[in-house]
Amino acid sequence: MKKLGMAVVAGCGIIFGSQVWAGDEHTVEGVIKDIKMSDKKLTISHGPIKTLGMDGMTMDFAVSDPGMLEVVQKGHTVSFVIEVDQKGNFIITDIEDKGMAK
Ligand SMILES: [Cu+2]
Repeated sequence: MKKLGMAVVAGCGIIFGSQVWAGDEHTVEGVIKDIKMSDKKLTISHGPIKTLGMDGMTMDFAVSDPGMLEVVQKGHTVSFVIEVDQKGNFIITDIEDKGMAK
């Protein structure tokens, strides 16, 4: 019975590793390409996000607090946290400006 239990735990690990769940948080680095004040969105060029199964790309992200749009600058590297909402949308819940991109 103990062996069977281990197999079930391992199986769950594989399932969790390959799917995106609401409420999940993902920390990502990228470069700010545009700040869209009226849309409350940031255009960010990001590297691959393994936990989301996403390749590197440039895309728009909504922010949970419009104040985040004022603490970042175009051309700067940022470290940010993406949360997946109930509808599967990505929203930035935290962001840190790390200065001019190298
Ligand atoms: Cu993307």
